[in-house]
Parts: sequence; structure tokens; C-alpha cells
Amino acid sequence: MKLSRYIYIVILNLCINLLSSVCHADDGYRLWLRYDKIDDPAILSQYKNQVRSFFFYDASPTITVAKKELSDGLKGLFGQVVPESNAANNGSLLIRKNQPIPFSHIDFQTYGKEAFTIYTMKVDGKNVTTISANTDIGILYGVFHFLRLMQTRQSIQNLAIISAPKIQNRLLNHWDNLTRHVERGYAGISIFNWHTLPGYIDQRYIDYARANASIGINGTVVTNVNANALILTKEYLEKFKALADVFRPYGIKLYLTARFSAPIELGKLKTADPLDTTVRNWWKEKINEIYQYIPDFGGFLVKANSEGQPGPQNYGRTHADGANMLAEAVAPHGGIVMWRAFVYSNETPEDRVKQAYSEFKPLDGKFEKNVLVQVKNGPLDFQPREPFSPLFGAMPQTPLMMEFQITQEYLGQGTNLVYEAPLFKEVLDADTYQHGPGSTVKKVIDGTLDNYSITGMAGVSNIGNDRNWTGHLFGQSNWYAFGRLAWDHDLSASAIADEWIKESFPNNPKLIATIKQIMLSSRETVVNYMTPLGLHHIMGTGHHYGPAPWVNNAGRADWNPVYYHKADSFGIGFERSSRGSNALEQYAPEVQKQYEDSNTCPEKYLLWFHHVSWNHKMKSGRTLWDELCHSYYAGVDSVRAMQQQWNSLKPFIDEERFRHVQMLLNVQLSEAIWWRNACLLYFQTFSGKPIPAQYEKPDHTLAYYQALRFPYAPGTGN
Ligand code: GCV
Repeated sequence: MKLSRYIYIVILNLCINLLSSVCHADDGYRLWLRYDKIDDPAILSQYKNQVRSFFFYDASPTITVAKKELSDGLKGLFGQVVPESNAANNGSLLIRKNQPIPFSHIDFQTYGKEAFTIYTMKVDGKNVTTISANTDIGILYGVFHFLRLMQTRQSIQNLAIISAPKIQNRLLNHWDNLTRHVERGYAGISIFNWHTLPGYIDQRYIDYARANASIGINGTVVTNVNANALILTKEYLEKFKALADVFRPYGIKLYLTARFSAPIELGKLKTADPLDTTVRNWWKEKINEIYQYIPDFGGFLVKANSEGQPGPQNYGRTHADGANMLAEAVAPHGGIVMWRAFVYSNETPEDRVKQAYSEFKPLDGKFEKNVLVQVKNGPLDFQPREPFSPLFGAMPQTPLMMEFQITQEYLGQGTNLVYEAPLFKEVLDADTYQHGPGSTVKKVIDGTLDNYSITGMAGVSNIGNDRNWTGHLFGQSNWYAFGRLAWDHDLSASAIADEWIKESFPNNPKLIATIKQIMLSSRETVVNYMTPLGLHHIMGTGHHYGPAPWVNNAGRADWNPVYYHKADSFGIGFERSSRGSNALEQYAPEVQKQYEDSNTCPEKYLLWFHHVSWNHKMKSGRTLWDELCHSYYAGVDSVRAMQQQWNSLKPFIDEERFRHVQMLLNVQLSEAIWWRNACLLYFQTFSGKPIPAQYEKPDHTLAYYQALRFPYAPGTGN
């Protein structure tokens, strides 16, 4: 063959390979566990030298899973199979449990049963890498971490890693109904096919467990907090057992939601009073039965006396009475109860955001040892921005766990690109001042502040049966970020984005930098075009889709947007200082000081805490009205910028995922414009001021926006 022809063929092949690796269709199913071949020859050869063989000294279902993960991962990343060998040669990766120091290098008693180490060390003069842990699951976490190092192109030389989770119980909460409808779900129906369980084990269940384990999630509540008593019947317990069996090797415990009235609905008792002996016995027996099916059953998540759910207050009892009854019954089996603090009542003439604190603070210290009170991040309900819930820092004698919402009920649902780690971090890093400066929310929930004996963090799942799991591709980053922060709340939003991008896309510096910019600005963008300057809960009633600040006829006062923004001819905002509802008094004095004066209150919370005049002078020198216009218009402009940034990535991303995000960004832009126009036109009816001339004019009237209806918006109802 002539040399020129040979060169031609080589170049052609290279181009084909390049094109197919960059542009092949990709449906996103593989999440961040893609293990595509490393395309940088220098890095690849470095990694290959470091990992020439691997060996697991132990065997168990979890080790089998870990071994498969490592072997598949290495094969994908290296483009070739890495052999197993127990010889300690240069380049051996040795994985073992229960090894004495120095092999393990840490005292695992101190770090807990999920910790692992990864060390580069000399064994018999040979340069080896070790992954060690005290338990099988620690080994699995170590393997995932080691693979992550390579997926994110970090050095695997001279490793000295000790990693242990800062939070014990790291759970997804599925709001999945037995009908497979997912409340506030925007990614299809539930992945859990209750009809075909227990006989049919969908590969999804395994892939779900694997994805969760890869980011350290160790529990899942598979049923909706708006609970159905049927969950506790034999027929369903058999289904949950089948799932628990799938999840077990991945270190994931199964939890259920308990309907408080189940003793009446299933047991035909006359009451569900938690202090009634027959009721208590009914739960004990039921719980014993559950443990026969699932010996490592995690316990219950309970929504009681909230939004129509029955609870102990139906019988004049307290939340502690209800929680303790269940806690006592699961305690002998090692189970826990997560009792939600999301309570508010229409009949109570108290600012809704004060009610959880008013209800739970007096119960501090009254819960059994195996109860966690699960508190939403903010005092209202997963808004684009809320201050932290004042319960954090107010219950030193009761383990409080965090509830974040991963699904984007109030963050553009399935169509908006919003990376939530900045929101999660804002709350975790907030200072409660409970014991002086530095008493951050993360120290409350990891137990270090008040020596909680158990700790937890929950995320309301955004997973459905859409092929890419989360509907919007970038929803995957929120699932990922939740898991990583539950493991280590000190990680930054930027570091987590960096990991996720490198694991999910081709490793190109321009691509990484651009996507990171998009992600890190996306939360502020959505705040700007939905609820800037501390506005909240002004979305469509019921489905919560789109803006509807004008609604004032919902079933109960505190479901009405007008309840929250209180716009009038003077101004806008909810006065929560001592001049108003005094919700501020629920915070430590240092926090009160930050927010009590409308002239010094951080502007991102201004309208949360204050009702201020349309002419109020903002830091920018603009009036409040002009600032509101500025924020709404800036939000829309930022979506346009995101579109441009994304479009510049076309050469680097496969067509399928590129088009998917591109189309959704188009939708996001139209929704952002809708939000901006509808809100400003409506608020203008109170301010009486013009939208400054430099901005494009709204293209519809207020009446047009008010007439929009969405009877089949996803995620609502049962
Ligand atoms: C599961 C909000 C949501 C409800 C949800 C509730 C809760 O009100 O809109 O769908 O119900 O929070 O967290 O219990």
C-alpha cells in the first residue's frame, strides 16, 4: 500500500472514531457512571501503569457488586480488561477489609462503618494502591471513589485518602403513589412497577441502587408521604421485600411511609390513638411482620396532621406521642422514625412560616432516641429562595434531619435547567448562631453542634421512568449533588458541578468551563425571573406551574399567592419583623439583627421579611419597583445567555443530549418571559409605575396571562 493511501486511511479512521465518540446518540441512561474510554494518551498510560491488576480479598454480595463495578469501570476507561491478581506487584490494586493499621491507615471505629481509605504504598518494595474499609459497603464506596478519581482525571499517584460520611442516614424520599403517579414528579411515572413486583425485577431497580450507592445514598423511602394504608398489607410487603433484596448489596435500606390511620383502615380498630393499647399492639405486630419480610427494614417516614393527613392530633395527642409509638415498635429491630415537621394549619391565625416552629419547639427532648424530626430547608415550602428554617438551631435535644427537594416543584419543574447545589449550600452554610457564631445548619444536622446520636438528610426524589431518569438531563446533577453533599456537606457547589460534568460529558476544558458557568448561575437566574428580592409562593395554585400572583380564591388563605406578597398601593412584601408577624423572633438575636431593618436586610430576603414601599431605595440606587423590573429582566437575559453558552457546545456533545437541552432551554426562555411579564404587569397594577423604557415591552396583556389554564400540568393529585 502506498504511504499516502495508508496515511489517508489512518486519518479517515481517526476521524470516524472521533466523530463516533463525540457525536453518537446518547439517551442519558448511564447517568454519571459512563466510564467512556479516556482519550488523553498521557493520562491513560499513567492510570494503566498505576492499575495493572486488581484483587479483592473478600467475598460477599456487596463485594461481588464492587468487583463488577471496578472491572467494568476499568475496562471502559482503559479500553481493555484489567486482570485480577493477588500478587503485590508494581501497579497492583489491592482491596480488602478489616486490615490492621498501617494497611488501613485509620481507626475505623472513629470513622464509622461506611468509611474507606485509598492509599498508595509500598508492599514488599512494590508500588501498590490499596482500598480498605471495615465493611463491605465501605469497600464499595471506596471503589466508586477510586473510579471517580479517574473519571474526573485526577491523579491516582501518591494517594492518601480517608473518607467517611458526615451524615449517617442519607435518603431519597420518593413521593411515588401505588398508582405509579409521582406527586411533584416531572420525569414520567414511578420507576417502581408495583403491579409486576415482586415477580419481575426490572434492571432499573439494580441501576437505581448502583447509582445511589455511587454517591453514598444509603436509604430510600419508596412511597409517598401522602400515604396509602395498603402499603402495609402483605401483598405490598412482598413487593417491598423484593426491592429491599435488590438494594441490600448496594448498602441501601428500604423505608416506608406510615399512614397514621392504618390501624383503623387495615386493622378495623375504632381508633388510631397512639396512647391506646390496642393501637400500639397493632403497630407492634405490623412492624414485626415487616421485619420478617425485610430484616434490615430502615423504618418509617411520617407526614401527620399536615395537609389532610391523619395524625396524633386527631386524638388530642402530640406529634411526640405519635412518633414515639412507632419508634418504640421499630426500636427492637434497629429501625428509626423520621417524623416530618411540615405542618401548618389554615385555622391557626398565625403566619404559616411560624407554625412548624410553634408546634415542634415545645416538644424538644420529648422524642424517643430513634426519632429524627425531618425539617424542610426553609420555613415555607421549597421556594427558589427562603431563609433557613428557624427550627434548625432551636431543638438541641432532638435530632433534626434536613429535607431538601431535589424534584423541581417550585424551580421550573421538568423544563428548567436549575442546578440546586448552590441552594443546598446556602442553607447548609447558614449560621443559626445557636451557640454563637459558626453554629451552622450543617453542624446542626451532622450532630456535631448538639451531639445528636443519629443524623440524617433526605432529598425528595426527581426520578421517574423517563429514559434519562430525571426528565431534564440536568436534573441528574441535582440527584448527584444531593448525594455528594449528604456524604460531605463541605464540598462546594462548584467542585460537585466539576465532578458531575467530567463524569457526564466528554472531557473537554471549554465544555467543562461553559457548562459549569451555566450550572453555577442557574439558581440565581431562576430566582430572578420567578421570585426576586425575597418574593415567594406566587406560582400557579395546585400545580405550581408558572406565575399566578393574582390568585386569591384558593381553598385556604395560606395557599393564596396574595397571602404571601401582600402587594398594595404602598408597596410589597410580608412584614415578618416585630412590626408584623414577628416570625423573626424564632431566630437567634444575631440573625434577627441581620434582617430586622428593611434598610439593612440583605436584599435577597427583603420582601420575605418586610413590606416596603415601591419607592424604597435599593443598594443599586434604584427604587424597589425599578429593581424588581431589573431583576425580572436580568433573569430572562440570563436564560438567553445560557442558550448561547449551550449552543457554543454543539461540536463537543452528542446530538441527542445537545438537542434535548437546547429544546428545553427554548422552553425555559418562554417560561421565564411568561413569569417576568405576568408578574410585572400584575404588580404594576399596585405600583402604578411604568416598566422602564429601556426594557422590551410585555407581548401580552395581564388578562391574557390570567386566563391561562393548565388542567393537566404534571405532578399534581394522586
Ligand atoms: C407530598 C407541598 C407539595 C405537596 C407535598 C407537601 C409535603 O405542599 O406541594 O405535594 O406533599 O409539600 O411536603 O408534604
